[in-house]
Amino acid sequence: MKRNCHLIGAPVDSGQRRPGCLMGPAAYRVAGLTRMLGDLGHAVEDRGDVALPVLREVSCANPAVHSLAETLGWTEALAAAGRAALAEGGFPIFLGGDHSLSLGSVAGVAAHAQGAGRPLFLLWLDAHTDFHTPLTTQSGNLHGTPVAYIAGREGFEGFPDFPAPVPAENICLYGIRSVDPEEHAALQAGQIDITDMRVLDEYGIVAPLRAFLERVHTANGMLHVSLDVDFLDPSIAPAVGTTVPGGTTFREAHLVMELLHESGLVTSLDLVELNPFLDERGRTARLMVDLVASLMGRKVFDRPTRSYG
Ligand code: EXY
Ligand code: MN
Ligand code: MN
Ligand code: MN
Repeated sequence: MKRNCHLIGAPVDSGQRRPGCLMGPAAYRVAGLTRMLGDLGHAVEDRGDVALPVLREVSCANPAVHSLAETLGWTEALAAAGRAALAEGGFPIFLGGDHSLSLGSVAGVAAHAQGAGRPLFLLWLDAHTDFHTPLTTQSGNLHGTPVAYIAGREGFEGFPDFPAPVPAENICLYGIRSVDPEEHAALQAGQIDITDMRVLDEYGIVAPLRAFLERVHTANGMLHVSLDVDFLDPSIAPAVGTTVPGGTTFREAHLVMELLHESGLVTSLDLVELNPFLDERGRTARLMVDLVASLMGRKVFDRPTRSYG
């Protein structure tokens, strides 16, 4: 299926404290994202980088939270950009930017899904669960909060109400290996599908993903995929501020992307947490572009895989 890819630059750096993610959109462009998509036969419209609007004064009851006004500004601007891309029939690819950009990208996608009368599903490829609220975060880094916002947790005063919060059974957190106690308690009490590394070690990378995709297919859902660089093992993807050992390998990550492509279900994508300042001669940026290539249809041979089992 050929797509009309809308590249939406999201130079967001406000969701954490290590500057550099704002260079992410430029790094993806330098690493050849546009050309790769074109070579695969997709149409590409590079919409440039979203601009941060004039900021409002806001405050948070948790003194640890920083850069709230800026993150709020990005949330509103990116939600509008994502919604507009889908309304035009585009396939939005958000070029991050830290993971707080997903407060906005997924809000825009959810607003579109609601208008289209289709359920939204979320696949969160990440070492972390990002399930804090602004009131529970100890670090004060709002990149650790988007899943809570998307799921409709309370504590996001000052943020726009999330349009049609995504039900727990439509969310799959995949690759998880770092969870804070407050997140753990909240997730333990809920129904979100947590495919942590323990599950992937035992069942492999394929079966849990296929089970989730089957649910999306059955519901005729839209599927937003949020790919955090730290989903990958730091040995292959060093350019991220929150490395956690024991991540997915090069082949596992590609297989996830290949399965997503074959499903035909993905309707929007975030690329987040790339910090080019921490990269080694662009290797992480190039790997991310390569993974997007697999997600968008690059394969060794274009013919049906024979059945082995
Ligand atoms: N749970 C930690 C915190 O809240 O500070 C780490 C969050 C990292 C979030 C990165 C983007 O996935
Ligand atoms: Mn278009
Ligand atoms: Mn994340
Ligand atoms: Mn992460």
